[in-house]
Amino acid sequence: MERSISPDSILMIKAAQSAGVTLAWDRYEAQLPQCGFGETGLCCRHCLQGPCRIDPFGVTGPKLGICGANADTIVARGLARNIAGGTASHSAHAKHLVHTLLKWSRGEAPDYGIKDHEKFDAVLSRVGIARDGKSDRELAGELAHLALAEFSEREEPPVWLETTVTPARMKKLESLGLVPPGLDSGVAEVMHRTTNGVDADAVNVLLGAIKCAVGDYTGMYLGTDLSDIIFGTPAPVLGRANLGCLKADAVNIAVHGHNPVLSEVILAEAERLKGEAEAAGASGGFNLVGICCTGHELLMRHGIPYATNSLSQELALVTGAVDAIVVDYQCVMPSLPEVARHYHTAVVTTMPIAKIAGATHIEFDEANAGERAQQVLRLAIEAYKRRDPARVNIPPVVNDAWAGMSAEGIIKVLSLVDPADPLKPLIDNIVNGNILGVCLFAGCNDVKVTQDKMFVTLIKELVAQNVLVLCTGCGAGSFARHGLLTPAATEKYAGPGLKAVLTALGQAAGLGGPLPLALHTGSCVDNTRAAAVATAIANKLGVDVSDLPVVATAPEAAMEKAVSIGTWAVAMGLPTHVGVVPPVTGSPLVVKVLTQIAKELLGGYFIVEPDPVAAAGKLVAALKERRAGLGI
Ligand code: BF8
Ligand code: SF4
Repeated sequence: MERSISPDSILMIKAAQSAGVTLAWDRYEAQLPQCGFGETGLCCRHCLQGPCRIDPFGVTGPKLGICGANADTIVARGLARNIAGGTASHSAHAKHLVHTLLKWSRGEAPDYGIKDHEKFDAVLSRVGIARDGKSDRELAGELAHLALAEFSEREEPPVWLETTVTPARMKKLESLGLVPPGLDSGVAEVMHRTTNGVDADAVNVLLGAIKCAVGDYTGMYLGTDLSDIIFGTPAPVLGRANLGCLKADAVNIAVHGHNPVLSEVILAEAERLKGEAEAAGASGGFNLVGICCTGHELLMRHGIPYATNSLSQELALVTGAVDAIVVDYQCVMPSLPEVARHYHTAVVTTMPIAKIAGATHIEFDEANAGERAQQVLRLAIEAYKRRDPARVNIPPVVNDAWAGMSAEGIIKVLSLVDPADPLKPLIDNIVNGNILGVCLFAGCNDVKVTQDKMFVTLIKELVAQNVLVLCTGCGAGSFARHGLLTPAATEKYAGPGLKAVLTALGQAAGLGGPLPLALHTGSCVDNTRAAAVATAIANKLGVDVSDLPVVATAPEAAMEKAVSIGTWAVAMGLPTHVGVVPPVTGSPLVVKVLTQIAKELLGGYFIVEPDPVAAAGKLVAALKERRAGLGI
């Protein structure tokens, strides 16, 4: 199988082969054939009596685990634990931001503050905190305490859920018992009910998992709110992408992971210590580039270049030009120190819960953020001095990438056309058919499929049929690295109706051309920004999100976080496509719940389709079905 269609990835994969560097693709091949029991979800290790395996063909092998769990139970429990893993990750990210805000409110986090007062006020009023003459620090403390309460258990529904979904959706979730009492307790409940001897009704397990995923939505919404308050709400910004953004004449630092709590301070300190990098011989000073969702956080708020996605993170080091790679958590390959061993690169871990053997650990917390960031930068300068210029091999691939289309950013652009009623131009164009519907592209790159091929093929199919595209995470990264977040891509690929709308909006925004082909809505945690736009449209029309021609896709999904996001997208009422078959095929019942019964209960459902052209057909059919339901 072709490994990637991304030109810079292709060049660096070749370079890695000549340098004897082992990559994720090599390790994947060494795993083949992957275990059929695991692939179908029919392996259980939830107690020490296992592993238990069910015969997928139901012919001669066991039909039950030792405890008596059947295929449906085992598959449902495995998927539920994936969702709990994803929810725990997003929730921990959000909780980290809550603690940062809380510490700032107490004067214990000097490098942070309230950057976006407008968003601060909007969130306070949404969650019901009155200003009452209180100072920003007092209000921040109050907001942080309200947010912390979301994680354990409340007697009332989570505030960030109830205040952000349509009234109809809230009622539906309540009537189905899908409102988690708290975000952490949702995760804990899944761990409990999926352990040996608890929930053995597959449908009930899946409902528990969906409830947990609703908590995932809630935590992500909260995380995005707090990121915007502390670091600023993104506004449209022109950045660049690909490994060609690394510079031969600068100290290159790749910031990788997810939470802006770390990367924002490194960016600020890099400006301050620029002279030290120059004194070491790097005439370009520091050059920060981003990988994974940290990359999006920096791209959308500061226009910092987006180097590459999760699957190709090792390739950044193969350029021989990265002096330090600094990571926090999530989607960080434990292989980085081994790849770095072939070069001069320093691998720096920063979080107490995310160390990697062979990396340098510089522990970071909000009280000493600036000082620790300086330590990291000086370590990068030392590594730069060891860099071998003869081994620098930066692929000459750079693309422009427009980013920063937060919900607020989208509304601002729309209000240039109709200040009194910003959503009207969008709704009018959906009604008149210029826009067939909206598709949110999310999710990862997955080593099981050719990197970016599904993303690029699927978007071209959809935009040609006038589907408006929003994107986040590695989906946005994929489009950025292929030049699809540009007005030129709109000119080239958009269908006539979509092109007319994007051109009118782009001209109103003063771009002198259309908006980019896909609107970069943020990192993965920011998928709720798209949900916010959909909820605003539904509320304006007095319908639910499940009535709107809006769909989602994770064509190259890999991580547990993508599973939990996909599941809450379904819970919110969206037809949701996945291009990589998840480990559920061992249970026809589980497959039926996810792809059919969910539709009856929630309006949203999963579409599993590995072929991008066929997937486009199914997503377009789902949009048309929704349009017909609305009578448009
Ligand atoms: O949270 S899309 S590989 S980087 S999980 Fe990870 Fe998947 Fe990328 Fe960000 Ni999201
Ligand atoms: Fe086997 Fe049941 Fe234990 Fe799972 S929980 S490993 S099926 S005995």
